[in-house]
Parts: sequence; structure tokens; C-alpha cells
Amino acid sequence: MIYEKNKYVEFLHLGKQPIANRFLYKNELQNEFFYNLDVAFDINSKLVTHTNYVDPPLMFNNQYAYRGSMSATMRDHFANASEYFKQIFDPRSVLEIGSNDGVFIKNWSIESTYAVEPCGNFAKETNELGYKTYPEFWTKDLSERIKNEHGTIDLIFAANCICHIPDLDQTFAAVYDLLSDDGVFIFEDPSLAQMINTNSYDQIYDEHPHIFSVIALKNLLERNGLTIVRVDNLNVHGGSNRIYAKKSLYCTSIDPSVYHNIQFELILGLDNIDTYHKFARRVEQSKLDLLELLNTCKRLDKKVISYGATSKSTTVFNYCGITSDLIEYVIDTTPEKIGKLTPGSHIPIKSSQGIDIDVDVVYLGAWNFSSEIMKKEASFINRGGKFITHVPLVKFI
Ligand code: JHZ
Repeated sequence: MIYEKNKYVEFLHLGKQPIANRFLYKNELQNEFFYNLDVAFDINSKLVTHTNYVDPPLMFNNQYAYRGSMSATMRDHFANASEYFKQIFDPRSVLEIGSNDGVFIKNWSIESTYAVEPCGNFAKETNELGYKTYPEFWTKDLSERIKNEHGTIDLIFAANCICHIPDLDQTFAAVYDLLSDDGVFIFEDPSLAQMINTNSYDQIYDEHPHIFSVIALKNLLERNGLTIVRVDNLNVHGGSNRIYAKKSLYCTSIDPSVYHNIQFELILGLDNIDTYHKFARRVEQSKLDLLELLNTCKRLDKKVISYGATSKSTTVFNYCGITSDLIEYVIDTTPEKIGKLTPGSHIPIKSSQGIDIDVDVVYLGAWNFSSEIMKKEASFINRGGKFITHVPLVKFI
């Protein structure tokens, strides 16, 4: 960890974990990479962060499998967000950090939108669509080059990206350099408050070295000249926060949502290590409960599969020791995942054309899309099929 070693307290150990989005063919299993996933609370900044960070190129490279546009929920989410930002900020130029397959930038004009995406497969795709995409990690050096080529930027956006970057000080300093003086930096990531409240420990995996509270972000942004001016609580990805930050020197007003979110987090105890020790105990219980439920299904000879080959389920399967013994296969719509095996647990992934008729029980790996999935899979429910989730508690739904 890059934060001061003697000032953090480890509270959660999620065991040996693989690269969450590295889906493998059978012949690739031999040299699979594993690391210890341990989580700590930084006493100074109040940041929840891993004790060791996986080297980013091991996760984000030409074979990156996660496509943001695979769900209607997220396509609509980014279309609505774009409309809204146009209305209230009317930016002359836009830059997205971590543009993935272009699910956000596709709502903006090619002429004044730039993107940064270290996964070469996706950078190529959005460059071919006409969006100038830098196939690199976000660094100070890159932000200086972009400024020299295109000038300062009015709206810098990032969704599910900032919490992926180990060095937050460098990240925020690079944003500061490129942002226009009256520009806005907007980013959204899973909310620590929601994770703690709903026991969704599977938000923690290699790609999420930090899970953000507003309290920690305030500390980290302020030491880099940026002030949080507004916070929106979003439903997506199991509960996320959208943070609006401006240059402190030019910021004239702060929305009450910032104060309200910080008060809420203080009431939850997110500034206090005891909260995290209690959370760790609930995570252990969640593992026991899920294993008991899946073992009961097995004893009753029920056919159990999983829905969505998610990064989140990589954490659950490897932490709980779930293999194809308990979950026969996983279904997913992403072409890059189909025909491969899940990381570490090596459960086969099949294409999703509805849930097969002989399936009795479906574990929701993509529990964050449960409404979309339930609607799509109404016939499974109608014929008596059952979904299982572990969020907030292990249960049938
Ligand atoms: P989903 C990824 O996490 C990784 P994951 C990343 N680190 C991150 O931060 C979050 O996203 C935002 C499939 N699916 O979005 C598509 C169906 O098959 O929960 C996806 O593979 N049918 C960048 O991987 C998966 O489920 C469907 O009907 O935990 C969902 O993955 C739907 C709705 C989804 O993210």
C-alpha cells in the first residue's frame, strides 16, 4: 500500500484471489496469477484500501473482458447522465478517464470529446468510432500532453474508474492540471456506505483497490486543490456515489448534499475502525450462510447455475471456495467471457439465451441488475425457479 504503513489497520482477509476479469480457456489454467486480498482502513485519510495493489497492466490490457454497455440499465444511465451534464454545465470539451467500450462517450460529439483507456482492445474500438482515445493509463504526463494538444477541459468524467487507480494523489493532481478553472470533475464509484450497509463485500476485488467514502474523498481531493461541491447517491452497481468536484480556488458554493452525505457516513461510523471489524464478522457469516444454502441445494439434487460472470462473483467464489461442484455453470452475454472458465474457481461460462428449462436455482452474480434480470427471466420465475442472492443477506428471492 502506498499510504503510510504504520497508520493503517487491516480488517478483512478475502484469501487468495485471481485477476477478477481474467477469464481463461482450459489450456491457460496452469500459470494463473493469485494474490492475497487483504483490506485496511487508513487512519489518516479514512480511506478503505487494499494492503497490496495488483500491478495495473496485469488487469487492464488488450484482453480486458468487461464491457460497460452489456446492460440496458447502464446504457440508459450514461445516456441520462450525459443529457443532464449538457443541460447544467454545457461543456465546450469533455474527457473521460477509463472510457471502456464507449458507453458514456457515445452520447457526446466526436469533435470535442477525448478519452483515456488503457485496455487496448477498447481504445481501438472507440478510436475507430472517431473518438480520440489515448490507449494509456491516466498519469500526470498524459494529462500534460492532452493539455498541450487540446487545451484545458471543461468536464472531466470517470465512471467506475477512479477507485481502480492505486495512486490517488497523482490521479487528482493530473485532473487538477487539465481541468479549466471553472470546469467540473465528475466521477462515480461504488459507495462504501452502501457496501457496509448491504454486506456486499464482493465490491472488493483487484480492480477496486479502494472503496470510497465521501469522508475519505474530501480529504484526498482537498490536499490536491479540489473541493467536493455536490454528491448524488445513485442506485447503479449496488449503490454508487457521483462526486462533483471543482478547483477549490474557484469554487463559490457547496451543495447541502455534501454535508448530508458526510453526516450520514459519520452516523454509520465510517471514520471508525470498529465499524470495519464488525463488517468483517458479517462477511464471514455471509460465507457460511451461502455455503450452507448451496450445499442444501446440492443435497436436494437441485440444478444450480449463476447469472452474470461478474468481477464480484470472482471474489465470492474464491473466498467461499465455490466451484462447479456447487454451481454447474455461469451464463453471461459478453462475447469475451463465453466459452471460458471463471477466474480461480474455473466454472464454465455459457452464452445467455435465457435460463435452461432444467435449472432449478440461479445465484445472482449480477445482483446489481436484479430488476433487469428478473424482468427478462420472468418465465423461469413463473415455472417455479428460484434466485439466490447474498446481498444484503443470503436468501432466496
Ligand atoms: P457487472 C465490473 O464489475 C468491473 P462486474 C469494473 N471493475 C467495475 O467497476 C464494475 O463493472 C462497474 C452480464 N449480464 O456490471 C454482463 C448478463 O449476462 O455487475 C456482465 O458480464 N445478462 C469495471 O463484473 C455481468 O453480467 C444481463 O441481463 O462485477 C454484469 O457485470 C445483465 C444485466 C448482465 O460488473
